[in-house]
Amino acid sequence: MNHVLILGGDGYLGWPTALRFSKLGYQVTVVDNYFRRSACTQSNSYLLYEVPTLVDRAKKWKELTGLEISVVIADLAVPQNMYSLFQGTANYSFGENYGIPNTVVHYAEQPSAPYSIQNFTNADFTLINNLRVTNNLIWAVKDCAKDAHIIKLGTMGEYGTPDIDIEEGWLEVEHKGRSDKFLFPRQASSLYHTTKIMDTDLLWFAVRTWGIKVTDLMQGPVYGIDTEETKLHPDLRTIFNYDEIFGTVLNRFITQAICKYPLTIYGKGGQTRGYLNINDTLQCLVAACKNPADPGELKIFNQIVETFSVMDLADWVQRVGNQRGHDVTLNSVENPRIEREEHYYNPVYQGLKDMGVDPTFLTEEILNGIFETVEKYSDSVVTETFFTGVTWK
Ligand code: USQ
Repeated sequence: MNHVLILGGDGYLGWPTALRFSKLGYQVTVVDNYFRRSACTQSNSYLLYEVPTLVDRAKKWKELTGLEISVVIADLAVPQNMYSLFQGTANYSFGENYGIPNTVVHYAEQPSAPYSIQNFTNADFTLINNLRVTNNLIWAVKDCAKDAHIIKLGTMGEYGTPDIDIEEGWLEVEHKGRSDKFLFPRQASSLYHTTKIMDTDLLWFAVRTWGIKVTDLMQGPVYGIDTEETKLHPDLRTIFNYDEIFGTVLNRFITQAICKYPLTIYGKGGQTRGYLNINDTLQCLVAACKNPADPGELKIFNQIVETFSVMDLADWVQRVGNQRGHDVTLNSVENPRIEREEHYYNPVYQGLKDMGVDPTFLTEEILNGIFETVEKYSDSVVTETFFTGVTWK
């Protein structure tokens, strides 16, 4: 059997990823320390709806499908906790010990740019947590499970917004008559995104030095709420943030539209990014798992399906929201971030399509589906968390 270990399995993407692999017949273990939930409590952000514990969700999944997802609650920044997953000594809260994993999906990082820049404590936590978890993973794999394939979630934000086309991970450079291939230049615009650059460097070093197998998925902002598996029961839904710290832009705009809160367009709204539907994240993860890197190889894919500016997204949400009777207005607020508001943006994103990923493009139907789910919980939205002014300046 193929065992997939998902680090950060309680998160927005971690839990739906676990369900997808489980449904496809893989043995799945999720590990999390509930960081996201406690950070939300600390920063007075609220999830759109209550989410049961990992154990309760795994039990519900088993009850509905007969499939078992094993659960370990542990802080992976503690080296012994990471090693225990590869040495058969981890403390399981639910399910059985499936042994050494064939694939490790690494989501176990602090994922928010605003959180990372909010104050020294959060900056320090982001840096230490993200690098330490990655370093612990590298050492545990090299020492105990050298055949395991690491799939690390990177981010398109590592590249920033350069004035040249963004290649898929690598760049051929000609210099004084000679040429070589390097990681594509990276220049992030938040501390969080900078830790992802550092992670990539750590993994690239480990690949070159110890011959481990790594795939880095450079993902853009994800939107959406339901997946095929989470739709089975409300208790299986993934966490959904709409607040300024943990909510991603399209999910925020939809929730704002429903609550008659003017959409918070930062600055000119020309900031362009590559986006993807949550269902496509799952497709990409499965494709990456089925096509592992070789020993000593770092594979890199740009994990996006289409590009939009912030203003494009606001227009989509306004159009669909108005059709649904929400009377949506737009508000250009002073940009709390330091980022280019008008810029060239032309990333390559072909590799995952070549591996069979069938892109889900944004359509009115897709947006209507997200609106429909979020509308059910609109009474619980705390609108004060839409914009509190966390700033880079
Ligand atoms: N933005 C607005 N209004 C808002 C929120 C955001 O105009 O109310 C703008 C931001 O200024 C930015 C763009 O929308 O230009 C995207 O912002 P975001 O908050 O959706 O995404 P970001 O901070 O870049 O981070 C998110 C995830 C992160 C992931 C990243 C992929 O939180 O974990 O790595 O998307 S990427 O952006 O490609 O680096």
